[in-house]
Amino acid sequence: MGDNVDAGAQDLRINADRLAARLDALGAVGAIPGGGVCRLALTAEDRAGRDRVIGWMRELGLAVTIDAIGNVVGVRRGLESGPPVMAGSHIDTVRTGGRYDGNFGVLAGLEVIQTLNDANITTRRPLAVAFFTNEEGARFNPDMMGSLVYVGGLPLEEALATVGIDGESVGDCLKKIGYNGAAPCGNPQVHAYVELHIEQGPVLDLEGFTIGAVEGVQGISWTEFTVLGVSNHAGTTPMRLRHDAGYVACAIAHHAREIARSLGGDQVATVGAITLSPNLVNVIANRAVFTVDLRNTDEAVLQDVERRMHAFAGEIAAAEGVTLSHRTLARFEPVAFDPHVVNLVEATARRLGHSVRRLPSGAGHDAQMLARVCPAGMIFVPSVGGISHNVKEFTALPDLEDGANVLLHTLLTLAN
Ligand code: HGY
Ligand code: MN
Ligand code: MN
Repeated sequence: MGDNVDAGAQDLRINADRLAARLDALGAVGAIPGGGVCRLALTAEDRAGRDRVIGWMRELGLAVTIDAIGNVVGVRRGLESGPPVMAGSHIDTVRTGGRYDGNFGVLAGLEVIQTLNDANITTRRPLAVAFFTNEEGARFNPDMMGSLVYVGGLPLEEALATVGIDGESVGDCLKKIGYNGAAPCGNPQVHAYVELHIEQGPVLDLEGFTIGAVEGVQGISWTEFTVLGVSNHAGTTPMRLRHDAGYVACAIAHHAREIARSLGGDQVATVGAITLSPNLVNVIANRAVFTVDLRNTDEAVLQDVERRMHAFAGEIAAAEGVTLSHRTLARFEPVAFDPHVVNLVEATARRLGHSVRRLPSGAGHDAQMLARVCPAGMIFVPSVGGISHNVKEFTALPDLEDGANVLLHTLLTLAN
């Protein structure tokens, strides 16, 4: 099984062309115009992507397990047995996804494995590469669903019963694509977890850094509001007699944005999904369903913003004479990554000669769930223009290569 890692591994480097070839091959699955990808969780496209990645895992000699929520883990034996050092991310995408979000971290993990295979090097601890089900949360809430079940943060049955935006349940869709695996979930044995991911924001690109040593993930609050009013004629109904669900939805959306604008700092607010009924130009909407995504690195501020939003929503609904209800789609407090892992990422980047800075993650990631059960951290590479969740998402190959080499050597240190 090869020599221990100390033998000249310091000069090991991944094969960037091989990594780029896998990114292209996986990016072709569910490809959409403009160079992006649509592989919503548990769709036929997601299954095709899963099948392709598992094929590569098996070609590389990994022992592959699929658990009851569809998480996939490939393990490479070490000189010793015991919990593996894991690299991972996700391969499901949003509907207008780029080809790097999630996919890059999984394929870089496979490239690390192939680099070690080629060098005939075996680490002391086992290594693992994983992808988790439904990280995006765009079809089924919450996001990071698979990794949350994996670490025991969400009961499996509750996750399986979740109904998506198109009316199908997670359990049914898992069965339909054949990924309702046999392996149990909820009590994983992982020595440490490192996730390589594109930043998806503008910081590294604007400031000219190659590597981000991610300190943690900000808090996430997803709420779905339902407003019920009275549909009526747009022309004949005096303003004072209206119970306009569309107006109330837009007023709450505007208020959430105003709170974020006035607070500044890390506070962000997004209304990404809104449906009006009957959705006709000359009918006052009697129903509005919309989502509000609030995030902040500071939990106390995030809670205060939630309070202010709900207070305003209640007032405007009462004034307009409509009924308002809401449900929480996702709620995660900020997570700080293990300082030793953050330090190791930073030191490894420096040792390899790359510019590096520390920063929080604006996006949610599986690493924030793995952090509940083992030391976890993340490595960022720049997103050109800070664009993501958009087909124009792009990271130059040299940056992808540098990130994958930092992943390689971070994993080697943790595994030995
Ligand atoms: O929403 C997020 O932050 C992640 O892309 N699921
Ligand atoms: Mn992602
Ligand atoms: Mn994403």
